[in-house]
Amino acid sequence: SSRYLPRLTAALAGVAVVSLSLSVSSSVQARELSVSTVLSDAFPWGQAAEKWAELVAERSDGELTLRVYPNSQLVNGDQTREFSAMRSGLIDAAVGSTINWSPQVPELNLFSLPFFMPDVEAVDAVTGGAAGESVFAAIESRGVVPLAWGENGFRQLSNSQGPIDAPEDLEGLKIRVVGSPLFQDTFTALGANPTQMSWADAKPALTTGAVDGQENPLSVFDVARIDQVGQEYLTLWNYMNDPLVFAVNQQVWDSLSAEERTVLREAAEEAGAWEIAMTREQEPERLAAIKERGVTVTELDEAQHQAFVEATESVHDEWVPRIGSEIVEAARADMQGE
Ligand code: X2X
Repeated sequence: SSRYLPRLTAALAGVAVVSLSLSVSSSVQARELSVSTVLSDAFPWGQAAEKWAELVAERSDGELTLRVYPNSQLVNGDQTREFSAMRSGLIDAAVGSTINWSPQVPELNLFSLPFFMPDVEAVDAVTGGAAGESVFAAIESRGVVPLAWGENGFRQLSNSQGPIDAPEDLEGLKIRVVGSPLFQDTFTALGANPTQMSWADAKPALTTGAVDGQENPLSVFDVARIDQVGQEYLTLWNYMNDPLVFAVNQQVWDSLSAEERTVLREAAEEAGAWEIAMTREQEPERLAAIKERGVTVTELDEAQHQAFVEATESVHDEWVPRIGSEIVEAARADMQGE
């Protein structure tokens, strides 16, 4: 194929063009993989992918490079098609959210079970434990090789209407949710009126008032300046954490040398650990900046928290069987340090 043409041409042309053919063939041999992300490098998520690319280029001496395509552009903005596109080979790799891949990998809904993982220690116990391994196995069984974890963060609730500290406050509010069915159920259980749309459509919908609220981590709220489109009320309810997964298409993975695989995996692990630490470290400054800009921030006391837990119990009843009760039980055991 055309990939070998320059070398063939050079061979036919003989010694006179040896130096030219060397430079051409080395640039032809260098391999570039496409990496999809939903958020750009203005956000920790996009920075995670850039860090991965930087480390891979460095360690492979430029023989293997990753080109990051942010804003879900490789799937025309439809982030819930990212996993399928990676599985089919349309995209070589991605740093993607468990939420966006869950329509194809139901086990990933584990992380979206409302009020299941209370804090970062619980999240780390699950991603680093037996449940995390099962989740990675579930991804792998669907034609994609998972390499490492990252983190979008705990998702917090914002709206334009008023402070929310009880499920009743959500009554009738139109809330933008991602296109993953569990979210529809959670916000329906809370009495809200959820509307599924991509991130690309979310900000316009908030701007026009087509929706009253949304949920995203503090980093996304802060960087995207969600308060400037009328989202003046923010509830810190830590209802779920949104981990990211660094992953590569199976055929692409199989086509790499053992050294290249090691470089890709180790770089993903390092980029992921770096991004998780950074995201968590930045949260207090981000919250301060958000308050500074005039957002009313609501925190829940124990009784208020409990009311949300009870209001969303039906979501667990509905979704635990779809996720697989073994994985949910393994996650419970991981969190209890068993
Ligand atoms: O769409 C969202 O809310 C975002 C950017 O957080 C995800 O892709 C899950």
